[in-house]
Amino acid sequence: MLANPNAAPTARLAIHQLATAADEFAADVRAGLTARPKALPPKYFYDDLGSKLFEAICRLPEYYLTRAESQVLGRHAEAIIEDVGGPARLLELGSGSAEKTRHLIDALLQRQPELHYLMVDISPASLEAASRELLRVYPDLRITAYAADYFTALAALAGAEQSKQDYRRTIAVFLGSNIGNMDGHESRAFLRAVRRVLDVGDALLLGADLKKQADVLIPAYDDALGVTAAFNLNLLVRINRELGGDFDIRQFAHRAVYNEAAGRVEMHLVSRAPQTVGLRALDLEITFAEGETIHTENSYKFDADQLAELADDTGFASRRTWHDEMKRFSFNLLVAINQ
Ligand code: AVJ
Repeated sequence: MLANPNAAPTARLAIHQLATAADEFAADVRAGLTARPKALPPKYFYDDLGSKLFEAICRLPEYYLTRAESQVLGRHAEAIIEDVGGPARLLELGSGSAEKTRHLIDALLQRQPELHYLMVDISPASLEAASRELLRVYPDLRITAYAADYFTALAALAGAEQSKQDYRRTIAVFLGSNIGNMDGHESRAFLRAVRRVLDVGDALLLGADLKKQADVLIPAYDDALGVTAAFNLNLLVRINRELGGDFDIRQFAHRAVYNEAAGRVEMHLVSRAPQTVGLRALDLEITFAEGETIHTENSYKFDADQLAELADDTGFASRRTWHDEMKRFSFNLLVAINQ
């Protein structure tokens, strides 16, 4: 029988949209904008446009994180993979465009004939674009994609352990300093949830941005082109579209500050004037004083001790760390241990 050239790719890909509460965005926006100080969760940046804007951020000269991590992966992917043993499957949390992941996929496919890549991302559009591109490039890849937030996806994975028996190891991957969005409690809860889907001897590859001077950090989050400003302000565009908001985008400004005491870059949206904003779907009116801010993101920066402690607290041993040439970024191989 002749093979149908169109059949193979679909058989190699499954995309699952995991149900989260339909009105979760509405509830989080209501809670965040009625709180004092006002705040919104950063996971809502990643609608279709927001995911594209983030990819643009990764190409900015000021945003060194992506290039630093790519440098480490480009140079050391084989050593990193070799350290884990196999055959292994790959589980990426927050896969985005999955461009950097290719270094790991390449290294794994040099060692084993096929690979199961499980990807989790909050953006269904990113998952579709990234998985289609990967399947085009890698004929020996099988992909299971989950459109969900991390905890929802990890809970689903902990329940359904499909195909794990085909692989001796799972390599979990959390790149780009995504961990920076979490405070100490959240990052521990998250790493414990990752640990629960792993067996002893499995690995977690954790990319983390390091503490450094404000004159490097601030431009990375407030670039000259204004892409990060657009990324931040797009949250208001999304609220307008999905919740019937009437934010006048021009009446808000992007601000990035380094809160050195807390060890994090913060992003805010600053009200340029006293104003009232209606949110039709929430039957809500929000007032802003001039200069009042919505706190939209924390990006924590780490040092080696903090990362070691984080591993220690969550059932991992830190086996090896790599850095980029400028030592701006830290790439960590953690191994799941008995707890
Ligand atoms: C995707 C969370 C790692 O905090 O550096 C980039 C998001 N925000 N520019 C980061 C982001 C502003 C990014 N993470």
